[in-house]
Amino acid sequence: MPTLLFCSPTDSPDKWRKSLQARMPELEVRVWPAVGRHEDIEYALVWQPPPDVLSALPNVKIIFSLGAGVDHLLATTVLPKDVPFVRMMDPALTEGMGEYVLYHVLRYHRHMREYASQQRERVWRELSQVRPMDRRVGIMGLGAMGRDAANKLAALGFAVAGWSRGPRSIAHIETYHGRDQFLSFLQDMHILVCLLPLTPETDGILNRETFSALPRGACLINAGRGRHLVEQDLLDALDSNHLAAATLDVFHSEPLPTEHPFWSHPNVTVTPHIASLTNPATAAIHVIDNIRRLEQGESLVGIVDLERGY
Ligand code: NDP
Ligand code: OXD
Repeated sequence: MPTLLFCSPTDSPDKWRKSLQARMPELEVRVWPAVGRHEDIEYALVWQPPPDVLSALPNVKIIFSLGAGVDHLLATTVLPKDVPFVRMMDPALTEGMGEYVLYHVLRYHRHMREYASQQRERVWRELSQVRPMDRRVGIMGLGAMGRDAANKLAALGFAVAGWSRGPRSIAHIETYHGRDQFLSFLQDMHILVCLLPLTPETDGILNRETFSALPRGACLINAGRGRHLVEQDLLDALDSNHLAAATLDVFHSEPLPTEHPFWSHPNVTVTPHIASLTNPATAAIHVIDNIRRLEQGESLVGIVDLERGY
């Protein structure tokens, strides 16, 4: 009987067991720390596992990340090089991120933040209405999440540019790649959205230099990882009115500590790492599909390149 070990401090093992077994009834699902005989485990499905969980599984054939991001594992664990490490790829996860980005871009674009503040003061005042074609939105990261968000924004008529590691060509999106083109990408950007994976190259990329390259009044949306952002640099950019506002979904320390200045900053919107949540009902399809692919000797979908870090 194929056996999978589930290990996550935040996800529901019961929901996952139900969704996995709905697609593969013969799959036995064990929940860490009740591993049983370690030799039995062929698959591991994990989010932020303790560092020694995976190295204790001698027969594991695929390690699955419960999230699209894999920094939670790469930062703490040495993964066996010969075992494929597969990240979460689920159209529903991508869809959720697209909604989050659209919502916050539209909110900034149509001045909804300012209107909410005017309502609190009972102020009746029109603000200028800019056409989407005159609003430049820049997406950092053109992977599953970034490409989808970029396409959705372009479909609404926004002037969208994207930045990736290697060259990408996407209809209706102006594309830039690599460090050499980063500053040109940032120039004239009204709304900057970070959907990068966290790697040594992208750690701290949302910093003073990046903010200075943006025009005065630009807004930031970070749904990548907390460590992309140098927090004090953002506070300085907001407090000097160089940046107008920021929406942050991810943080260095999660949950965001109650005393953190972001909670009460008038120009910061905080959401609790919910830009897009992995839903077992749809995400289980990706896991079971990959198990079947392995059984049938086919190539897996979503393998992480350990050298690249995403
Ligand atoms: P992908 O791996 O599909 O895409 C990553 C993109 O980032 C690629 O376009 C890649 O470039 C680009 N990139 C990587 N490194 C660099 C670099 N050094 N310079 C420029 N571009 C770079 O990832 P996803 O789109 O699926 O997910 C992205 C991230 O979103 C996840 O890693 C996770 O951190 C975050 N996330 C957050 C969620 C939330 O709820 N807040 C939910 C889901 C994901 P190239 O195309 O050239 O490879
Ligand atoms: C993910 C996340 O990486 O939820 O999927 O952050």
